[in-house]
Amino acid sequence: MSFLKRSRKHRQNTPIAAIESLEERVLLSNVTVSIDDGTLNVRGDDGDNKVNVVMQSPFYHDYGYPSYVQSFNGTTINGEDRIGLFAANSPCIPNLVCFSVDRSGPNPFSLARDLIINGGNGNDTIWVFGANLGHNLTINGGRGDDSVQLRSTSTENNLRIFTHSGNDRVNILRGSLAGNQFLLNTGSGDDAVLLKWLEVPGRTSIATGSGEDQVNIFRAEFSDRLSINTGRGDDKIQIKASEIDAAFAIYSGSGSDNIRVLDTEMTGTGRIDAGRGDDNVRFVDSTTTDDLSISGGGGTDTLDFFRSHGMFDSIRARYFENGDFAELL
Ligand SMILES: [Ca+2]
Ligand SMILES: [Ca+2]
Ligand SMILES: [Ca+2]
Repeated sequence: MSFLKRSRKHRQNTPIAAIESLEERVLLSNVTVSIDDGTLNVRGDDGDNKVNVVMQSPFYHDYGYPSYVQSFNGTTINGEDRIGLFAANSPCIPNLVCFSVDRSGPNPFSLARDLIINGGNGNDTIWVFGANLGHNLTINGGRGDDSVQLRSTSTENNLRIFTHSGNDRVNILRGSLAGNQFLLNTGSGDDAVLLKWLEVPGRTSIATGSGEDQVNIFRAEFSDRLSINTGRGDDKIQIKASEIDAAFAIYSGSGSDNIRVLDTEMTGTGRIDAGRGDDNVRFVDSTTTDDLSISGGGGTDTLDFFRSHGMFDSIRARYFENGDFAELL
């Protein structure tokens, strides 16, 4: 039985004053799922929506596993707890309302068209698990403190995530983006981004706007241009055990920022600008084979290298007062 139905039943025996306080307390939210021209649309209302899109995944070779859109913690999906996604190779869950989706994309697991998820206003939790999309995946968190998590999810074309104002968290885990561009903009607020085990053949643009932001990249591979801009505020950027095989630019804007590049290979021309504020830039066990220009900007800045001294030949550094590079000058 859905949360909505339980609540209605409860309401029949409850005095009016108690109903009002009950509705305030368990403010129900609903997510509307529809298929429009083959695109799977998932739209949250202005409440705090919690939604999980699960699709059978080629990663697990679990051919018979059903695909569905599920709610949790008080959110309903088209008034139900769960909506099935039916396709020839993906059975409908018994006793469930099921939508037929076209999964005739590049492989038997693909959703042929787009998946678009809009959280709307409110503090939304949006999870996508195992989706393999023949086209684009677009997630709009809307206003509020949103949490977006992708796991084992890939697109043939673009991945776009926008979380707007609010303190947002975006985790992309074990995602293989066999597609084109990756655009992430977390808007204003103190945002946290974690990218782990991610491949992007197309361009990548990560922008976290004003606020004290954290960008953590671990075991990622960027084959085309990479741009990271964390805007104003005291930001932390860490790139670890990754490969950057094209031109890249990292801007951390004003504020006292911390930029760490650990165990990472860079083969394209690079530019790092830490902007105003007392910034700290540090390379550990990292290499670059092309020109890298680093600016500390205004403030008292530190540039350090640990087991990365082979990088000196390719580096042009300006506006650093402290650290290994300052000693070299
Ligand atoms: Ca939201
Ligand atoms: Ca934000
Ligand atoms: Ca910022």
